[in-house]
Amino acid sequence: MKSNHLFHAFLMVAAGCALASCAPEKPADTDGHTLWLGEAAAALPSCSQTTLDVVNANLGFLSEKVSLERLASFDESLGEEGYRLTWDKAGVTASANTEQGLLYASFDLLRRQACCQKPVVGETVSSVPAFRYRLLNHWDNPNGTVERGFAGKSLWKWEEIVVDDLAANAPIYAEYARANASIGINGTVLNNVNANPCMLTEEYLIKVKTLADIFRPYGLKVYLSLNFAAPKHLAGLNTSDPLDEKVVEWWNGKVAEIYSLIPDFGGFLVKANSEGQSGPQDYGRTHADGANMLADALKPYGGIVMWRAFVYAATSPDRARQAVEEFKPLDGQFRDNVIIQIKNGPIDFQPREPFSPLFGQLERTQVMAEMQVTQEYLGHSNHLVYLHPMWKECLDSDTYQKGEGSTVAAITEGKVIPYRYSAIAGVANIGDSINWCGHHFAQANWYAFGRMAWNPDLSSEQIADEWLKQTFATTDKHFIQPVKEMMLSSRETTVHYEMPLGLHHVFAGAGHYGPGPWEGSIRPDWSPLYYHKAGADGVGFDRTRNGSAAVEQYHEPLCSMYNDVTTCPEELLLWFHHLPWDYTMKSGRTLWDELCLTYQSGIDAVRSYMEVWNGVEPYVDNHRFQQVAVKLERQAKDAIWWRDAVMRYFQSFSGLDLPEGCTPFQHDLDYLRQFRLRISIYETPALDKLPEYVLP
Ligand code: BDP
Repeated sequence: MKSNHLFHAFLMVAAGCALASCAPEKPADTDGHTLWLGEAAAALPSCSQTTLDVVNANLGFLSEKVSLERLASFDESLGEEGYRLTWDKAGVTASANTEQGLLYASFDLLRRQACCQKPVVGETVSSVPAFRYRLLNHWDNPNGTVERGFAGKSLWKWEEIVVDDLAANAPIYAEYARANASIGINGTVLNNVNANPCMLTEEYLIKVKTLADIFRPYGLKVYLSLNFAAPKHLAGLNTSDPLDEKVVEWWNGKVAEIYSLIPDFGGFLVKANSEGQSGPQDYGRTHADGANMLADALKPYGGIVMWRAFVYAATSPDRARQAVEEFKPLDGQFRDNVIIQIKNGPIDFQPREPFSPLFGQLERTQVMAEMQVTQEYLGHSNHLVYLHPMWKECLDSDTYQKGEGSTVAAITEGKVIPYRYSAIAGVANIGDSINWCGHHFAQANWYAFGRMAWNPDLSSEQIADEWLKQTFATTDKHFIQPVKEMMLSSRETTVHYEMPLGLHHVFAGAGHYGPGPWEGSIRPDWSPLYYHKAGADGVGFDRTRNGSAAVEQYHEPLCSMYNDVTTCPEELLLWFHHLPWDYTMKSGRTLWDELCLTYQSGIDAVRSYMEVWNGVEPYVDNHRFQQVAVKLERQAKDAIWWRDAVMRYFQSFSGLDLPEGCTPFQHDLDYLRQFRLRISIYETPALDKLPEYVLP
């Protein structure tokens, strides 16, 4: 069975490596479950295995001869997880300090083989991860729902996990760990940041231990989100005050219990005093008091606390300012095993935000970035959007914290202020869907997040290129080139048809799918009206020195650049400025016309993706071809829907018509306002429940 697989894999690679000039043979149907690992995904050894077993299983899929070398004396330049590959006439030698380093080396070799990268005899390549902690954050609930999850239910079947019997647990958990290892992810937070306290009960902890045991050979550690009020919920204490002795004692005991089960447990992720979650402020304490109490409990075991900066109060005139306002005064007060986890932008995972100014504002506190892999605001798993360019835009942003070059990447890697720990997190897009992510192309975002966490310098193009070659088992440029171009432009396209020129949060509430620019909310800062501020006088949020002054949270030269309407990048214009409808843009057009035409360019681009996809049909198996085609059509319709809703609504203030070059509105405002998607935060809408549109 295994040798059969091997032979097949070899043939596929050999076939893929030959540049096809004539029409390819139609690939056999696949459900996409093997991800980018293709046939090599079959290399799942039995459950009670070691890291070296995993490595050896990988080597079985390589056509070149590989020698493994575990270095006798520790090579500082490679660290705990890095590796070196050296090619000579006899084959390749993989060297590392640890088995985990060899594990990553073996996946590197698999990737090179699938991408047909020809080794050069005499060449040496070293690879070391940029971030020490490279984590997925699952927003999974114990009842199987996944907050903002669009790929079915939770992968964790808590009620089915057989305690301690690794073999009895479905191979899916090993497959999951293996996929993560293949892209360098070394940690996973299993449960939702809106944490159910039950996750810390013995009943769940022994199941968490079972998962940790399955994941261990793949170098994947488990972490948990906690509910700050757990002492009250679970121990019946009358307080969860972090300075209360009994509370401290309870957490110390809980942490000891966890480590007795899981000696390499990673630590806690905490959402406190945010969106109704309990936290230290409930007791008049600070974020530092809360984080340090947990950090002290974890310290003897080497665990860390990732304390989220996603905090905001309903009463603030500008939500974008709040993280800095709350955390800057606490700078220097956190223990050295606390890392402040900051979302890429100051609001909430919008298709485009400026980077969060908090990255550049803490000088004596470790910070890490939280990216969203799941497409909460980017069309869920119905839309094809390759997110790496969005994350890279954030990581490459210069904060000017210590002068030029203080990029978000450099800061979080610990290159600007030397930190003890460096970390990055991605909110997972994984569920129990057969293809894991709901959309075949959403797999690319899981892949890209891991590759970026290992090496933030990799280009979007390189990552897309290698993902495509592995996932579709071809290197044929007639497929790779057009599909890669589609992927690379897809994020900007989404910005254009959802929220161009700095608009943000114009979505319908709850589901965050589809437009709702007219919607109010129980909280002003959950309503689109709060963000776009459209009226007869124009549109946009004034965050200049004359407005909310959020620009002042950015170091110079950014502060002045954003503040001045003539130097503010147009892609962020309405994020920082409120402007009249007839404001003259750099193109010479009015703001109104520019908005309409930018929306239109998004509509046109998705329409062209349908053509691109049709053009590569011969290279893609029928199953995946059809599934992607159906979703692309919906995406093209959604693009018109978004434009119709936002611009129709804005039209009620501007009184202006669509300029030449725009396809006409298909629905009027009444129809659009009446259309309501009644989906919860755990769902994605079915394609046939969305408004009717005719494609131009
Ligand atoms: C928002 C989501 C919400 C999350 C929250 C968070 O809408 O479901 O709980 O962020 O990050 O993006 O805590």
